[in-house]
Amino acid sequence: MDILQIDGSLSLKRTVDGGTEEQRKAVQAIIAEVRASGDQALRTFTEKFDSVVLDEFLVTEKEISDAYKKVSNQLVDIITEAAGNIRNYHEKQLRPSWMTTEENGTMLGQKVTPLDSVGVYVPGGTAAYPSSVLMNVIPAKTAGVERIVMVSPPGRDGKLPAGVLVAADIAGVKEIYKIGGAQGIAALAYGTETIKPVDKITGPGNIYVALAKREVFGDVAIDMIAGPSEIGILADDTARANEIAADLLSQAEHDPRACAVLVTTSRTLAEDVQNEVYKQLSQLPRKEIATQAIENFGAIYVAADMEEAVAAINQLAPEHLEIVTENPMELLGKIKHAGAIFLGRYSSEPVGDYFAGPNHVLPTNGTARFSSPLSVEDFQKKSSIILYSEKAMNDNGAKIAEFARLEGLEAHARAVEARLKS
Ligand code: HSO
Ligand code: ZN
Repeated sequence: MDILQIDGSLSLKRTVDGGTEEQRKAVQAIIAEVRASGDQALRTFTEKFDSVVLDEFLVTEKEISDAYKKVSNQLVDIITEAAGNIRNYHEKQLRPSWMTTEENGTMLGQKVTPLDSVGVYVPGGTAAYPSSVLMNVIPAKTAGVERIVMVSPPGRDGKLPAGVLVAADIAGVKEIYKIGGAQGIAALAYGTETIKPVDKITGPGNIYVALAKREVFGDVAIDMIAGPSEIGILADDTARANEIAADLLSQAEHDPRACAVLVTTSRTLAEDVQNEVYKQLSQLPRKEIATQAIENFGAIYVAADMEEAVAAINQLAPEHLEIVTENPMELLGKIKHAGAIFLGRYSSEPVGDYFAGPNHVLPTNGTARFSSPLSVEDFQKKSSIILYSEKAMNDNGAKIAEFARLEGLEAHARAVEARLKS
């Protein structure tokens, strides 16, 4: 992790994983097979990729109650409390339908309707995060989505991780299938004998899942294609090096391609953080992953002043931004691009990953320039409402007809004129 002086702009390294031609072809073949042979294809692919033969994909109530036995009461309470915080935060995002009435009787508005059904993908292995289950399911519930389906690849024992099942139950998911990979996405998008199709698919996954989501997009909606986690920290000489280093490593441990960047006005802090990062790195259970991230995608930038530092952060547009300066609130107004902004020493990034309430599904790879955290709105859609009164038609019909004739659309003009008093 080098210390670099900013001169003008940052030389950023981040990965966009578009997959190879071979991977795309493999994913297309899996989707085609699921569309053609349904459950039978799911069984074949589950045996091939997850090394387990399943008769039933649906998770039973017994499996849920067994999962509770494997998770301590204390953890169940913590997950429940986190779920409550996430629910409270997302309830504040709810916007009602609205309607305006004008003097001539015209009524215009917007009707907000939840999606009928949503599928949440939960990755397997060490990336099977119960916190991500909460972050995807709770906004959908809050939006009013009636049918929420979860899919996730089974382990070799044919089971899903206990923490994932408990989080799903706490969030209120009733329909969980043990299917992963591109075949899981295909089943959600097109349905099989056992799984009814959904309208939108959300949730992270490996490259095959990401490619499958791209592939089915258009037939169903998708949330976003999330890249590896990122943290940007903006700090001055009041920050403590051990805390800054710990926060950088919190995201570095996610993925060998995770991105951890400090931008600071203090060269002393830069040097101390660099030392701390390596000291702490050697003590981490996931040090192999975190080391790759730090070596390949980690950087410490020293800025001449706060203005240059803020410009660098806006250029970075990080998924997570921590502002650890004397007066973070003062800088908030100057930040344009970041998925989530954490203010002050006590707002360490994992506070947001697990507990505070805002969503941890955030734009990565600089896409915070134009997109937003996952929210209730992602699980709703809007219809426009138009009510024209007789007076409004008489006042405006001729103008509308004339506009239609500009476009050479005579039937449009006549439809309006059919209502006009001659
Ligand atoms: N920081 C990750 C989310 C996560 N962290 C899940 C822990 N568990 C991406 O924002
Ligand atoms: Zn995290």
